[in-house]
Amino acid sequence: MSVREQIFDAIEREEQRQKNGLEMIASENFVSDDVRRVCGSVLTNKYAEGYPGKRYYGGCAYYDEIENLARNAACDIFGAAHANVQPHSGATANFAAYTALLRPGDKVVAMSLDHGGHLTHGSKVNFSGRLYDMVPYGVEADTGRIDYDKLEALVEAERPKLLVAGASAYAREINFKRMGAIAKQVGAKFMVDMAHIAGLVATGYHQNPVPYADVVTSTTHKTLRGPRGGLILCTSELAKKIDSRVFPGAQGGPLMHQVAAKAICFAEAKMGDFKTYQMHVVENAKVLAESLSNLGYDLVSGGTDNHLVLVDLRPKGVTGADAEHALEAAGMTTNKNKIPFDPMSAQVTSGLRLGTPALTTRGMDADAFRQIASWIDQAISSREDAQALHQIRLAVDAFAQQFPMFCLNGERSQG
Ligand code: DSN
Repeated sequence: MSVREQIFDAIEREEQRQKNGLEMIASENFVSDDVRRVCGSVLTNKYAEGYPGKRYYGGCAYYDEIENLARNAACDIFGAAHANVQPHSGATANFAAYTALLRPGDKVVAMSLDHGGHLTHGSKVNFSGRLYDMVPYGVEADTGRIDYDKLEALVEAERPKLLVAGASAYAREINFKRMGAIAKQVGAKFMVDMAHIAGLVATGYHQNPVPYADVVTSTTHKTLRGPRGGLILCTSELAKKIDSRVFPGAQGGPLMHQVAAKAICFAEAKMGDFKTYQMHVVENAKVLAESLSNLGYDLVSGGTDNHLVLVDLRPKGVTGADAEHALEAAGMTTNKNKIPFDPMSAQVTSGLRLGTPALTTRGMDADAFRQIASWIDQAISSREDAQALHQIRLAVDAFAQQFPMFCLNGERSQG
């Protein structure tokens, strides 16, 4: 086969994998047909370096229109004064935000990756840990939750330039109001990375950080269910600085097909059924958490307020890596994840992170998640029995095929 044929063949097999399996990676979702169409549109053909009305290339009239629509829609959803829709990713958005708020060597207090934070919140292998003096905070061993009094004491002792909120494996609501006040007490700026929960924030199922933060960063492809990409919201005072740190500070030409797809996703987020969808995301996560608890699984923090569940597998005597492999063999895609105070490495881990956004997009309800919890338990229990895993896989495939993958303006298409 030619390279072209091999690529299209791989895409076809990936489409079958997505349709036949159960996607439970908490940061993934299925976009609408409109979002996919715009991502693959002619907008990919052009450079548009700069911003609306101030481009470095000719022929950008339609791009100005598109970017303004995307910026205005983002501000409208989250109640922000200014939006930059150009970041290629959440990591780039965070890079641009840090460079707008900090100088190299400045002190930052942010959540440790090991306790549910993100690589860009100070990991030593990431630019954030290399460029800044990062002081981590975490969750309490007994509750699995942030202790805001302890965080306040840490911030008072450290007096950072910036306090960062946000996480990629924290199942509880974050108190942005309290954290904003803690930052203010020491004259620090407050930044929130709401990538995981942006869809919940857009629909009122999580406290909105915008009124309390100087800068809010996000991705658009997780609970927000848009194209892969980043977003920055900020106060009008910081608008110019943030824009200049995105371009030319961190990036060259924007990916305007992705920017246009972000506008589509923001418009979809304003529709009534998006709110219903987010309500089901949260309800389904609670059902999944409760069902796993009933099956004897320990959950970090004991449950969930949002779209994800973090399972502590130690009482079951299985590692995150082994559980992930067993589940994949049984047709369920998840990721091993460190739990707070994890004695195992990031390649092995003692935890498993599960999310409901993608399967809820496919229309799966509480009964479906009860069934899925049972399959998860069966697969983990029979992890060394290839035949048993194959039998679960057949049941999973038949079940998954009943649920179309894509959602078009609230109506389900066959994908
Ligand atoms: N890598 C993403 C996640 O899975 O949470 C965060 O960027």
